[in-house]
Amino acid sequence: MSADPIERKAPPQTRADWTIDQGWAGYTAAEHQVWITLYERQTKLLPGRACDPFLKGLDALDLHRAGIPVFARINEGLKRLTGWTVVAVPGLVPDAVFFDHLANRRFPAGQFIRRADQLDYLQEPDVFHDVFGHVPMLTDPAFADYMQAYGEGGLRALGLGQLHNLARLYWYTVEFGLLQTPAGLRIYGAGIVSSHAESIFALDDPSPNRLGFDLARVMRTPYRIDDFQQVYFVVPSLQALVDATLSDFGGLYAWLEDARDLPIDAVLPTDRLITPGAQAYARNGGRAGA
Ligand code: HBI
Ligand code: FE
Repeated sequence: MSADPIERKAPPQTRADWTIDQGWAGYTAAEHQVWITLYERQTKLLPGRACDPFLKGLDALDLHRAGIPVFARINEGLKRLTGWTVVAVPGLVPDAVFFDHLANRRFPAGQFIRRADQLDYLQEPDVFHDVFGHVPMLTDPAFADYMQAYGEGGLRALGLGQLHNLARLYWYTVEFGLLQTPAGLRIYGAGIVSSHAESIFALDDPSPNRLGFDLARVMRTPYRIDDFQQVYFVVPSLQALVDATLSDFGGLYAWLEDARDLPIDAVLPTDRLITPGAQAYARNGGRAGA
């Protein structure tokens, strides 16, 4: 995520918890069409790539093809399934606000949608990244528990000045995580599943390393905010994410104080190496070099 937006002034009509009304009636036909274009493109691509809990969640919430969904309608189903609701926010919110929402099973989703000329990339999470990318996974009980535990851990990490470590855990799981399944690797990370190009790159490209998930290893690994990841971490199950949050992070944070960051493309002898990466994409300058 870009620098903590806390210094940003809350836009008008934003409440103390940074939520706003979705104002669904205010979306233009062009904005609905952007959603439809993105939705159709991803739903053609994702079977066989996205994990079953994601695909089941997409169906369960009936994120209809007819345009930007009504959050209140999503919440009728979502709340019944796992107690989560989606709340509208103007964009990135301060870390403490973000974590407090997650700790209370509220997912803050950008109310705006990208322009038609930004289909493939935008820095700030819009309604397609948040609602199509993140919300379907919140219908899975284990992942729903993990996201709440992450929020609670985030509030603690803020108090300990350890946000940078925890942000890496979010990045390499919630945003860019892969799941091991009997049918092969599948996507659960929102940053991948909402991106056409990265939904292909993350599974098929020989460039990135794909390593077995390990909490301390992830917390020592920097990430890319401007391009495809150079490493993806693979969990054996979504329950493994919940189990990882049960350990005492305090001791881990202390250990991390002395442990140096690892190079983003490192492979350690202790890593569970699923696919070694040639890093050709990154070495050729990545998106800029494409
Ligand atoms: N705000 N709306 C929104 N969405 C995010 O994903 C988000 C945020 N604020 C902070 C943040 N993410 C990250 O800094 C934390 O995940 C660490
Ligand atoms: Fe996100």
